[in-house]
Amino acid sequence: MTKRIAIIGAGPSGLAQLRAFQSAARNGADIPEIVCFEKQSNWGGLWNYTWRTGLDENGEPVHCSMYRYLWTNGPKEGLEFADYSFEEHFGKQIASYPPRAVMFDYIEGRVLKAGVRDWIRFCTVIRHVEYDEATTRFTVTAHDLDDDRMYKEEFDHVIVASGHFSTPNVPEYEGFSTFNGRILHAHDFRDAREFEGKDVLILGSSYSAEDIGSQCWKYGAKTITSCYRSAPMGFEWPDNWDERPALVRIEDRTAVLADGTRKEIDAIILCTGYKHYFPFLPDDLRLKTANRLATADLYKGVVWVHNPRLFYLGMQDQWFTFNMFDAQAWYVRDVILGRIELPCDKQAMMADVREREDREEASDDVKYAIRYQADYVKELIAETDYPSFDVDGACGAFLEWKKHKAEDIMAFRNHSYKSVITGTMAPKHHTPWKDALDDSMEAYLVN
Ligand code: FAD
Ligand code: NA7
Repeated sequence: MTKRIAIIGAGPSGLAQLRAFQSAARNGADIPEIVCFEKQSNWGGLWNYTWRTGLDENGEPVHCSMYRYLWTNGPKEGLEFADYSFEEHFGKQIASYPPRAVMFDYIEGRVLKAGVRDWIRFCTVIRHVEYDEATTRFTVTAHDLDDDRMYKEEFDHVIVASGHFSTPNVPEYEGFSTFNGRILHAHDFRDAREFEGKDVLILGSSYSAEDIGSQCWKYGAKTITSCYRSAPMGFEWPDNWDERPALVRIEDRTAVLADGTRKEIDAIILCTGYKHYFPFLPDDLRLKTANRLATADLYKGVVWVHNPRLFYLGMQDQWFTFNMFDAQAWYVRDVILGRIELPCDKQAMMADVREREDREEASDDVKYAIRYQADYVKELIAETDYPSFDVDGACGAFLEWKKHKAEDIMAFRNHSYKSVITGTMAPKHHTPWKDALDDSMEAYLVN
């Protein structure tokens, strides 16, 4: 009987897996039957934008955490597919921080070319996965939302690629329930223009805090006050942006901060991160991990040590994204195809996990973390036929990006970098980021 593989999710990770198998088949390999289940009506994962928040048209939690004017938060030269360059897709080199719509077009271009859309069952949510020791197969319960029909199918392997930036971590602070402004989590943030002329309080000091605050600033918020629990972002902020220690409580419309600052505010945006959440997995198959580079219980960052027939993609905190998902997907494919042999005992796999954790914990320096993930990408690529590329060069783009952010947080997106795939330099974008209010694909690509 032909092996059957279930992939859960058709975001960048799930699509990388489809492309990995398609590429093996094109090179003459006999590949298993692949079924990818996607709860949304289209592919692209978080990059498949919707105006909706809360529940979607089917009553499912909205997956999208992206917002209307999002531009990539790191240079595209750090994430470019090694087998499908931006130049191949757009017919020319483009600037380094593309808006969301441009990125969606690029992600889609590769899988349209690969012709894998038929492997995906859209509008289909995975409700449950169960493993049977006797048959060594998984029973997957799917819900076809179009026909409102539940069914079960058996698979030899399951690959979880359902993302981990969709289920918000929502803390509560004293005074929230009586605050009569708006309180929302970053997951529900969509259009920065809503906060034009408003005094906005941002909680958190990571990517969402930085970028959502910057969006609000760009589209005319009156003031931004951002507050951190552990450490400040520490950039030189514009005059109307104040970065302060943690929120203590809200009194009517006043935020009271740990340093005694009191600030009248209109809205609170909780940029407080996300939870790894897999309601469709039983205890023995479910990943429980913090958002970190060395995920718990995953050999080589992808193989579930407690049952190596199950895989997870993209569960790490991410410096590298698309190219890392590719490296993982090619690796998982080759384990499934029998080209890579896994250690036969769990202890050896756990030792690999521990080694990765120890190495991550050896330093909290950002450059160290970027290089750590670069080394991981290199390690996986070396074991498969994924086109090798200059990972250190991509790392270099990230280090430059860090420097440009430190120089001017509202202008780092005006810089450009060299592609490590084609070797060409990206053009400088025609309009500084802060003035580019129209970020449609048409506007962006006029270079
Ligand atoms: P996702 O993109 O989350 O895709 C998971 C897919 O699984 C979704 O399509 C979802 O519908 C599906 N799914 C989930 N549960 C089920 C189920 N039970 N049944 C069926 N289908 C299911 N990365 C960058 O490289 N650059 C950026 O600028 C950038 N900006 C970001 C901004 C924000 C606000 C966020 C939240 C993330 C950003 N990222 C960025 C990181 C992002 O995680 C990756 O780019 C990428 O989307 C991860 O891909 P994924 O396939 O692992 O997960
Ligand atoms: P992150 O990177 O996980 O950061 C979460 C932030 O939220 C971080 O600064 C946390 O502070 C802070 N946090 C978490 N809980 C609280 C509470 N209870 N109170 C105050 N602050 C809190 O999530 P992001 O959304 O920024 O980024 C996720 C992805 O989205 C990222 O990959 C980007 O590409 C876009 P801490 O430092 O832990 O004290």
